[in-house]
Amino acid sequence: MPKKNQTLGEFIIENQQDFAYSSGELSRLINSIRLAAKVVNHEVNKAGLVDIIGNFGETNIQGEDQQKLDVMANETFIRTLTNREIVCGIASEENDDFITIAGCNNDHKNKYVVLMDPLDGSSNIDVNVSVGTIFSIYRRVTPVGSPVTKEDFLQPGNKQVAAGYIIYGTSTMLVYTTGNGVNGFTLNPALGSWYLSHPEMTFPEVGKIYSINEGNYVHFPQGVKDYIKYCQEEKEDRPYTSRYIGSMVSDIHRNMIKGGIFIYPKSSKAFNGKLRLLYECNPMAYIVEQAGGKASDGFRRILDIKPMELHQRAPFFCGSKKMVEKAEEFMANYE
Ligand code: AHM
Ligand code: MG
Repeated sequence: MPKKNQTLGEFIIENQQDFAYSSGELSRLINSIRLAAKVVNHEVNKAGLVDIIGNFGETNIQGEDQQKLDVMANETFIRTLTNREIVCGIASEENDDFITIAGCNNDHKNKYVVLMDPLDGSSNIDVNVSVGTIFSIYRRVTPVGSPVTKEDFLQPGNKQVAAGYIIYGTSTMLVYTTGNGVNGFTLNPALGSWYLSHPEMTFPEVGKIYSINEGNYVHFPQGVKDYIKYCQEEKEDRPYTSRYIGSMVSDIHRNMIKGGIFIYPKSSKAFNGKLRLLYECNPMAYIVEQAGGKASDGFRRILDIKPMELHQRAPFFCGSKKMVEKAEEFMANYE
């Protein structure tokens, strides 16, 4: 039973035996992620100072090149995971292909691969709105001791051993699951420690918030249009409230606390929607399901989709179970 206010370090030690494979490697991996998250958090917090310390892409007064934050976040996570020789491969939304990691001392002995979106919603940075990091962890399927292959990354989401997100918001939180529920930790920036602030997070079964980019309404499939009209109807507990930040991590985090549905559907402009199955949908779907919610592409469970490509996209419906089921009912009318 997680104890509120314990540190993430204490929590990891106490719950290590509950991990699916408790060799300690997964704990070390989560440790690396919490460290990288602190570095990225520090940089994201300075984003408002770019005019003072130099714009991204320019050289600052100390003669250092300023990097774009999404590039910086990508490099920070890759460097932290690589340095510690825990993972054998990394795939990132920022990189065209996956990275093979050959351990210096233990050639390819590591078992885990990490897939990530290092800075999701990065268009929000310039306007001081929350962004996030999303990560997903699998055990490799090819033999230990050989270089990783695409097969190690193209696993269905139901094979994830852990997934999580970091939300750089009014406070910074790390929320993750290793398959035994979802726990949320808040960073105390003064001390650099994460504290368990949201133990055993659960998605309310029903909610009153719908989150979708309604500006694309004319391009949506009829099932989605009908569901939006349903949300807006004055009947029973409706109309629902519309909330859309444009930063998926923040939208889903809010909905998990308050109850709601997040939808990024396919449209006549983007046949599979916008979000990436491996870096965005799968990890969020795993967290959402572990919290008692539901995630689908409008018809089938996200976690059961067999990926064909690293950067594959998928329509995404996720949130309170009853709300997603209702949206699926509307979708089924036009299958
Ligand atoms: P990104 O990975 O390029 O940041 O895009 C993903 C983001 C999500 O966080 C968000 O839900 C979505 O894009 C918003 O897109 P849109 O502006 O089309 O509504
Ligand atoms: Mg993204």
